Amino acid sequence: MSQPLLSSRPPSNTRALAAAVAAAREAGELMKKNLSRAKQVNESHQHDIKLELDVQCQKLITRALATVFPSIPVLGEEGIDAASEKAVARWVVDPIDGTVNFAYGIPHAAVSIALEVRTEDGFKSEVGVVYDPFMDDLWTAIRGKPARLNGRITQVSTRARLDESIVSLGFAKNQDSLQAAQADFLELTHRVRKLRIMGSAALALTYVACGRFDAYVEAGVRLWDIAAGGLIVECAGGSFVTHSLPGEHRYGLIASNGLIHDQIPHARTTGAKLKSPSPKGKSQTRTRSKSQTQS
Ligand code: LIP
Repeated sequence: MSQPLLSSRPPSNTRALAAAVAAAREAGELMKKNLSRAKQVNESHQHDIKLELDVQCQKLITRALATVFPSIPVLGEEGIDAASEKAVARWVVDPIDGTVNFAYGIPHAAVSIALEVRTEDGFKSEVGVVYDPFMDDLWTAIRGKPARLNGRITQVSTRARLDESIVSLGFAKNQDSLQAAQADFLELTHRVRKLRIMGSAALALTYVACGRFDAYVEAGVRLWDIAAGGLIVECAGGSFVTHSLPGEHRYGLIASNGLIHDQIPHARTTGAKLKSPSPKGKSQTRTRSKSQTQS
């Protein structure tokens, strides 16, 4: 029987990881069962779709987590518990990251669950789980420990040349992030081995963590897309640098194996000031002139 969380301290990372893995696998099963079925669309925009299954998966994850940790609130893409603003710890959940892929029956989407703990300089991911149910790939991380893929330690690539690298770009949902991505696309195309645009931030981050990608760049993602994957990159020895953008929980990011980080143009993807995600992560802080600040 789990002890109710005392308001003064976060849960043990090991127990939190086990609960997040169980919840992610349960939601992953629901995704797998529904990939090729007709799906109820709740909202449809030119660059985004929201499914009823997103809502159902977040409810399932919330229920599963609450059986172990009844008092940790959830900040999720499909609903934010107001208590998550001031809690000692919170779950950050994207029930289906890569929803448009999933809606079209493309098996490249994942469940992303992070446990964030409140520190003197804001919330910081302590536990991260990303589960791809279609490949049955489970990435896990606890801050300060090695990242794992299906239980085995995983690390970023050792490629140090941009022209030998695969860089993934994210094309988000609104004009400023699409323009930033277009600029990066033009700038990087001729300098890398290959660009990849796959449609899931969480999986792009885990691909960097396990060396399938050498870097990932996106402007305009939300916290729930990256809270777990960013920690997994850091625990795999990579760099994960974010900066906040106008809008709730909205960020630009550059994640890499650390070796090619400085070769990636920062001009259009990052804002005025990058904040390093955490003292332990290999990251860098840069300031940009105002003129290059993203709108
Ligand atoms: C998606 C991200 C992707 C981004 C999309 C969308 P969702 O998350 O994973 O990187 O480009 O615009 O935000 O909405 O599928 O959970």
